[in-house]
Amino acid sequence: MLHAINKGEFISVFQPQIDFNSGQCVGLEVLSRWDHPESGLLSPDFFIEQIEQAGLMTTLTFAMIEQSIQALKTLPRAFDQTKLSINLTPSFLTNDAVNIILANQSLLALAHRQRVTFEITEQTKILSESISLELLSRLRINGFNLSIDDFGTGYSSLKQLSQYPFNEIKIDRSFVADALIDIQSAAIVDMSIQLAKKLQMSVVVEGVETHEQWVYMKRLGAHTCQGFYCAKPMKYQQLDSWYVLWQTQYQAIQAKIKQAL
Ligand code: G
Ligand code: MN
Repeated sequence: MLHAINKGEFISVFQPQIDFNSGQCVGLEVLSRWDHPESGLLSPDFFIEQIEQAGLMTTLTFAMIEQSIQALKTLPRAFDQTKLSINLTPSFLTNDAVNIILANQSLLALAHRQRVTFEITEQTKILSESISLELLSRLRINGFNLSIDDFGTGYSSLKQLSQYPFNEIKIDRSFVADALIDIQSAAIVDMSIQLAKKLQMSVVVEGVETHEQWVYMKRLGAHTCQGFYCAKPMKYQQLDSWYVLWQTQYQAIQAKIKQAL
């Protein structure tokens, strides 16, 4: 595994996050892929456990961070304000890792311009351990945005939502997928959006795949859309041409919504 990391076989791909109201690309989630010599591009589902077991999560995460900062420098002007969203697993979030992040000048420069969000999954119990509150606070004080990934599927309680320094939630795609067909999921999405907004957090909805889901999530008041309907994860070299196509698609979406009124 280490050999594969050192050979540069792990690459970052980027999935755009779109502001529902302006159509602007406000964020890029960094997702890792293993460009395997025989099997081709592999998703984290196929290798994250191996990485964890080999004790290489920190090495891989820092390699991804470095790659994405470099990629950001080469992006065209349309992405000048775009944030990077970087996934951190709870096992990564140690005192040492936070110290290394805070010593990384290019990362810190981006965070002071509020251009880095760390997404932390709530699927494990990490949020109930007081040590991580301290680590999260250090990141937040230094300007990093903090997001609860896969919101609704894990352990976060209302108390943690208000006490922890998160400023974004990402509603899990399982609820988004079901919201139009099942009133329980719709209620959960609606309630999560309202709650987050009352707590002055921004709301990303994951996994929007259809026009109907776009319209529905926008109407419920979500701020940001991430899903195949707008864009699949892609190499940074493809972002420029995606953006040209997306602008046309966004105009068409607006026109379709107007027509339906
Ligand atoms: O939970 P997290 O934010 O890490 O999820 C990102 C993952 O979700 C990526 O692997 C990405 O490929 C996948 N993904 C993103 N948008 C969609 C979508 O619209 N539908 C589905 N099924 N998966 C998606
Ligand atoms: Mn994520």
